[in-house]
Amino acid sequence: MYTQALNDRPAAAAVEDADQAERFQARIDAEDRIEANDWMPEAYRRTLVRQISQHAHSEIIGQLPEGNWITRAPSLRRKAALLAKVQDECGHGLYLYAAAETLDASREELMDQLMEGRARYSSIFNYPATTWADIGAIGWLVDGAAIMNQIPLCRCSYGPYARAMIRVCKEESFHQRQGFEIMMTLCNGTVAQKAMAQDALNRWWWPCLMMFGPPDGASQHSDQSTRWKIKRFSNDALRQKFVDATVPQAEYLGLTLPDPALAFDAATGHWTHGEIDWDEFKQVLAGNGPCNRDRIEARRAAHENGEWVRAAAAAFAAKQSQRQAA
Ligand code: BYC
Repeated sequence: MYTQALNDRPAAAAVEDADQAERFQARIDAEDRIEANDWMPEAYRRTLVRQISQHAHSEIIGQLPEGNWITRAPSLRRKAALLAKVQDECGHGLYLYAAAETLDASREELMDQLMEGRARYSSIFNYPATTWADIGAIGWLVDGAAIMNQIPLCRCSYGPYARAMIRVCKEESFHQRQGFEIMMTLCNGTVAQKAMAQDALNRWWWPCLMMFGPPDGASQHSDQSTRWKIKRFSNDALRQKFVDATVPQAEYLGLTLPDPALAFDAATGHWTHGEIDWDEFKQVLAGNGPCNRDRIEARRAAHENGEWVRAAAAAFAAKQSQRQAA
């Protein structure tokens, strides 16, 4: 009798799991939000940890190209805005690590993965910001692309991630505007300033299109993430929205997009663009972009230099809990 019960257990557990998985999918289909303490399939948890941690790392590494220009901003007003923007990116990283913690992924473990080069972050941050116009182009295009991708994430099925995104998106819209305003000022400035803006656009345009990820046919996670309502639009659909929104902005600035194949398709109402260099994207993901090594080294150095801050915070917390106990 006892042996029989033991033999039956795995089958019973499998039926229970299948029931739970079915109820879970029904909740997702009904647009219910999944919260940290709710039952979820292990693969759903892992997918979210993967995406949220990659997103958090992108925010943290994303501070580097722009942070590099804080001391060289051309006026006090520009410096204050850039400083605020870079601090916002750091805050976004922190909200996102906190969201990953609700899924039992510890911040230390995620940080180790990043510093050991085992974690992904957005390909875009492996390109250098070589002139002041790059700060305009990053705000306008990189943050513009980020907003396009992140607005739908405000409706992601996982509550803590969706709520973090609402605040992130509000801040990103300030970032996008500060970038566009820099571009507008340069485009209304001297011939050399306008040329600098054009050069920045030429270098950032294609990497920004790559930010949305591989084409739909090659996107290995899209189908499952769409079923789970983590993703609401495909990579190509968001890329297209971004192109459609950005072409008129470039025209307004009097700049030319570096794509001779770009054309308006009156039948679909969309701008069609030329072929993206997916080999370059693969190289950047493989660690061979222009700045991959520098970025990881800078992150490691920041971690080591911050050791005394972590030690001081831990000592203060220990003192406080001793006082409370006393
Ligand atoms: N870069 O099956 P797919 C910001 C990877 S920060 C690197 O389509 P998925 C900002 C992908 O991870 C903006 N890797 O994947 C901060 C996967 O690899 P793994 C960051 C990429 O997850 C500071 C593989 O390729 N935003 O705005 O369905 C200053 C196959 O792809 C990239 C987010 O992180 C890439 N571009 O879709 C300024 C948003 N693209 O994991 C601005 C959240 C793809 O199997 N993330 N890969 O090793 C997402 O929405 C999705 O994860 C993606 C990819 C659309 C990026």
